[in-house]
Amino acid sequence: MALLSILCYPDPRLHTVAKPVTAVDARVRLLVSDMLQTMYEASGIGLAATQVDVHERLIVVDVSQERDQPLVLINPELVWTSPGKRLNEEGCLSVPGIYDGVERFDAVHVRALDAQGKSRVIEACDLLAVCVQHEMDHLLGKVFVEYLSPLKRNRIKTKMLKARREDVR
Ligand code: K1U
Ligand code: ZN
Repeated sequence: MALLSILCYPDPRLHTVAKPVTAVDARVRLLVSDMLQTMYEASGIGLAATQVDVHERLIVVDVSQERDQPLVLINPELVWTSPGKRLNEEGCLSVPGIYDGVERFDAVHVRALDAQGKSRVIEACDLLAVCVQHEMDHLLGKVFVEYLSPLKRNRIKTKMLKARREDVR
């Protein structure tokens, strides 16, 4: 297993649209275990392959308190969305230190392959639903700050670029 490095906003690679995974093989299973290790080490509740510069439709999620219920969603597709939406506070490992409200469906059903290549439908609500929608956006090249006003987004961009400059000094 290996720790992967996470792309930081406004890295343009975060806007790449991911392609479907063509086979759930040993390469994909190694990527899954590296992504899980990376997510746990960063204290995240989710991670999309896009964030580790792999542009394939794969996400990992664990919203459990005990950090022992990993979910692997390969080629995830929304098959049902609730009628209602709710504003939730979100964060992102690619935009460290920034939290803001984003409207998401209250609940979603997602069809995906698991790490064994088996097709499953996951019924998600609450934090799991929010996290899955956030991660699926990453696969479309969308970062949560794109839901915020242009003013807020530009302030975040400037802050991130300044932090990066200070980091390399
Ligand atoms: O995609 C990511 O970068 C992971 C992200 C997932 C996420 C968190 C909160 C709402 C939606 C999606 C994170 O894990 S951010 C860090 C975090 O652990 C966290 C932040 C806010 C609430 C709960 C957890
Ligand atoms: Zn994110």
